[in-house]
Amino acid sequence: MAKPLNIGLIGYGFMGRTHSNAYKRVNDFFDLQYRPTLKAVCGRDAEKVGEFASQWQYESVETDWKALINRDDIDAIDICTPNNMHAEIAIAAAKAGKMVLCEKPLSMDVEEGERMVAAVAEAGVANTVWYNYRRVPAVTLAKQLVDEGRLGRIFHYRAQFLQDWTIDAALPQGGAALWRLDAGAAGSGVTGDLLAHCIDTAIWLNGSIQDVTAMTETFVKERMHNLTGQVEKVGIDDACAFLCHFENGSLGLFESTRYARGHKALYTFEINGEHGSLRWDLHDLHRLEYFDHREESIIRGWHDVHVTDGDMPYMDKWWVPGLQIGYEHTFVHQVADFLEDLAAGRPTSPTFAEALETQKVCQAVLESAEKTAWTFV
Ligand code: SOE
Repeated sequence: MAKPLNIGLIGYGFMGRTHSNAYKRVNDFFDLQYRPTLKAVCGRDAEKVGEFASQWQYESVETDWKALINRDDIDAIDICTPNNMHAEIAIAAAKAGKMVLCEKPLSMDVEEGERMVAAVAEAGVANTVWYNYRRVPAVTLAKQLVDEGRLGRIFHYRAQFLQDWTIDAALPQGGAALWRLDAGAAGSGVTGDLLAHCIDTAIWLNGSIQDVTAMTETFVKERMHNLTGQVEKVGIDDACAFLCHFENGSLGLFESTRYARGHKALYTFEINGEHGSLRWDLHDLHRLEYFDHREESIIRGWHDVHVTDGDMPYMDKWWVPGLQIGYEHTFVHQVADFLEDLAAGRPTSPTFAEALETQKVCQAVLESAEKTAWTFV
């Protein structure tokens, strides 16, 4: 009989739904020693948070996050708020002895992130950051192939995250669904929102990044602000591209934008090594492309690996070979790993400390773009 782990969720937007779904599904598919219980959800709007609670079957509602973290019946706080609330909530939750699961990016900047890392270390509480794409089975398989040395020495790492949802200059900034456009709430634009995913995966697959040179652009300079009703300067980066050196000597090339018409969430990466290459694409997330130069020349070519077999990462928990899974399962996998690690007394990657490394790269990227100079991480 699995032991209950009482969850207190703060924030109930898009990420609140992905996480709630994961908590509800995880024990149906994974054999675990803990079972998340949807104990309470917290949001400032009592009516809206009440509707969310009844839709997702949370047992109770809070409108003040401080009341939630002080409740004795909550074991873990899950932070799904805009980024400018992450640090204050995470630090208070750790001090109250709660485990903390925080939506990406870790923080607004490195200074905040360092305080968050110190708080969870001092409290000795379990912590993790939801960089969910690591747990797409095809991406986890890429990690396995790289770690097995199949690509040999790595020369190039290339990643893109392309969207097109902010091209309309009439789109306002700020408020519920549009806080990602408001620098005060988000910290940055595509760098913290989209490139952070690419950087997290890159560090995981290819090791640390040493230095960067970047450029950013804000195509729409002013937008109506939903909270003030005024037209205000836009402080976020709409697009960002950077080059970098990895510690292993390979070269990195990263690009992200919300102005690539036709692309909704095109996250792709490619790694080129001495013996082979790997390529992955979020729009076709259950496939991993693999090229091995050591194959006999007459059959050498790109393999399109359909990552659905039971011996591939996480896939023994789902259906039968050939039947694929999707986006929401990456969050289920993260909860499953968190609960397994908790039972084993292990940290769950990325921990706050690991996610701080991504934060440092994001900060170096933004600084480099500002100074138009190579910047050390
Ligand atoms: C932005 O549109 C966004 O929702 C990000 O915030 C998520 O982290 C990303 O996975 C999809 O795009």
